[in-house]
Amino acid sequence: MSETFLMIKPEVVSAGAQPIGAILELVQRSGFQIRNLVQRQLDRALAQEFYAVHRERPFFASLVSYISSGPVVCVHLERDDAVRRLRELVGATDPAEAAAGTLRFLYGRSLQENAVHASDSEDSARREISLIFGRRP
Ligand code: FUP
Repeated sequence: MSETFLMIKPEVVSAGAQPIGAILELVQRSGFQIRNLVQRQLDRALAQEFYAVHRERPFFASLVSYISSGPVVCVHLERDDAVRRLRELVGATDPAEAAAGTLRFLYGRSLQENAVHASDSEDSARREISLIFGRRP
């Protein structure tokens, strides 16, 4: 079993329980188990740390403002080959390029408002799980 991290982004969470429930159901039906889940609003400092890898990119300030603009739902997931399988389910970064049936195809609105985040490596997954849920003993 391996771990990964999913975040449902603010524009989806503000739309209410229906899309959150639909995304979690799809994730579970795709073989993932939910190890931990929390809804919270990231403050700017945590948002900057979460996306630190992008701090030199032109879209960084906008990305930090957006991701800290309202509550997000953070999910610690487990299954075999978790990082790769979740990236497949999530789809391409730009919803306009995401394959049919992927979460970004179904729920994304734009390159920025692309519905969900998924860890891009096992190191990122461990780092993101620790940032949101704290280190486990
Ligand atoms: P992904 O791993 O698919 O989430 O994509 P990236 O790590 O490349 O980008 C992180 C987030 O930055 C994306 F979810 C959307 C946002 N982004 C922009 O807003 N503008 C860009 O030009 C590229 C990415």
